[in-house]
Amino acid sequence: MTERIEQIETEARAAVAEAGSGAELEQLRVRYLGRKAELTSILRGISELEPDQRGPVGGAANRARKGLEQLFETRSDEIASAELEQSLAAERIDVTLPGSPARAVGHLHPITRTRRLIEDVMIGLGYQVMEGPEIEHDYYNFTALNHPPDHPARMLQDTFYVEVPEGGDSGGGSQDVLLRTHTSPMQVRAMEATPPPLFMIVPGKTYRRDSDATHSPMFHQVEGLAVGEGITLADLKGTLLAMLREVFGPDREIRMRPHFFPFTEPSVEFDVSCFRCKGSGTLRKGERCALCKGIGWIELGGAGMVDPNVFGFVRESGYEPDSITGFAFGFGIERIAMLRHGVGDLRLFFDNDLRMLEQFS
Ligand code: 2U9
Repeated sequence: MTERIEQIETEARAAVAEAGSGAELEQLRVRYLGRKAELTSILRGISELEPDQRGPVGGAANRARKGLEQLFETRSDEIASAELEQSLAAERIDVTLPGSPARAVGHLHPITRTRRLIEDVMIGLGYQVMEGPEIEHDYYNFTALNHPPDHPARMLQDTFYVEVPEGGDSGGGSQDVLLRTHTSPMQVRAMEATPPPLFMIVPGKTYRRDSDATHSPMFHQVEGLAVGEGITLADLKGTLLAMLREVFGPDREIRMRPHFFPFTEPSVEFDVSCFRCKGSGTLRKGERCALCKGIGWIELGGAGMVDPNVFGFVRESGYEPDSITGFAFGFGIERIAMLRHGVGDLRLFFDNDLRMLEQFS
């Protein structure tokens, strides 16, 4: 009988060593230590053995049972940790990966998108896009743009001046450094650096002391400049028409009204035909068009032929006022974006309220 007990234990140890899963091990535990197992019935039958057999057989069977119980426990721990390792490896995830489906990271600000739309159209017409400093000298912002010393735009009420620290080189008097009030200074800088012909636009931030639903102390402009020989007001009109048709639709028309700017002569303001009522001023059922206020035209910006006095400031770079002509135009990017998207208050673009900005994704 003790031999059989040894046999059972050897067989069980071999089987346990082979077991590859918790389920397999459990089956073996039932087979070797369960209620119907051979070792269990040997133990149960000890009292029926010859008295001299009971001690050795009982001792051997109990040792075998205890040994196997311990073995099952150890093997069970081994298998459990191997299984854990396996599932950790199989279910490994990289928490730094984007979600699935990937969430859009965001989108460009509506002002940036409008600006890029205008840039794309003007690049298509052969213009270069240039940027310039937002902190400027009075000379580039006003003087070289034909503003007389007493021009109202130079007043403190209209322009933000920058205090230059003691010992700093402002290049001029105490009111020499300012936040540019238009992007025009960059056109002067570009003419200084490049002889004609020159076809350029300057988009960017500008600053004026103004704040209401249609004005913000910081706003964005795009200005254009085309200079060469034989450039006329008709070229200006054709260029603005080509651009505005891309921005507001292929059926748009343009009109110009006389105006005054110090840097252009003659000067105009230009309007685009209303894209809501198609220029009629009325909607279906005779209702007045609210976008153009029944006029059929929407004011957009200013333009004109560059004043020869302005060329006089850059004559040495090849801009001879007697032989060179050019046109210039300017408009606000916010105004274009407000019209295209039906936004009534310009300040909404800069409040950074996502409920507003997410509508432009
Ligand atoms: C140079 C010569 C001429 C740029 C121009 C305007 C007319 C103009 C305003 C429209 C609305 C700015 O955003 S706004 O307030 N701009 O009306 N700008 S002509 O003329 C120049 C620029 C540079 C050397």
